[in-house]
Amino acid sequence: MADLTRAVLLLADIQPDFMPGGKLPVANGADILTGINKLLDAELFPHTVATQDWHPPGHISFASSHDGRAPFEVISLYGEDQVLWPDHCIQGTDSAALHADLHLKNVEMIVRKGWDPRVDSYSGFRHNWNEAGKRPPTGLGGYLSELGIEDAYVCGLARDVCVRWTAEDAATLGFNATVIWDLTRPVDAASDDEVRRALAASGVRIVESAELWGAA
Ligand code: VGL
Ligand code: ZN
Repeated sequence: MADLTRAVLLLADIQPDFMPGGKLPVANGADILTGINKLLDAELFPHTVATQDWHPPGHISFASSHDGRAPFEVISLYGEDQVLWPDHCIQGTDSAALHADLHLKNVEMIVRKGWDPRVDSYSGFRHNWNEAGKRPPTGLGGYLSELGIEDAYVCGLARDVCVRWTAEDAATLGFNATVIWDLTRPVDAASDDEVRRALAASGVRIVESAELWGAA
């Protein structure tokens, strides 16, 4: 059974824009809320941090910012592949808020990302590549390290984008990283096998939330 005394629960981008009816909807994205609220209510994790996708209008990741481009096309940006997304999670809009049904009482920190108009940000730990070919840190790694946290459990949206990048970066930074698979949903329904392989290759463990109960 897992020892969660030095663990953080990371809630990735649980925002209406990533759920049915939102601007970049993830199929069944709202289905994760009940299970995540159960974890939050039970206070299984001593620390909880949420990330929030938070883009200015005209963000470089939006297809609408590139002449002749459509959502989900891929371009080269700063020498890396960049998926072009529908406009989503615009700063200050209702659908960019953390979901109103999420039990946020014990969320101690919210990391906003994607606010640099020229750089996308999937991971809660490091932004995507910038014009200098670097992935600047958000500060989350230092925050967790300073608290003595060793284990990072990631849930939220989307499984194949922000959850994956956050978990992979957590592992790279030396945390024991785990994805709570049933409390995530993917943008691309066909991505699951590849995501499982990539996570395993990065040293990220995959569990089902049922395995966490009894760990407290
Ligand atoms: C995300 C695409 C663009 C995510 C954020 O939260 O997974 N995906 N921005
Ligand atoms: Zn985004």
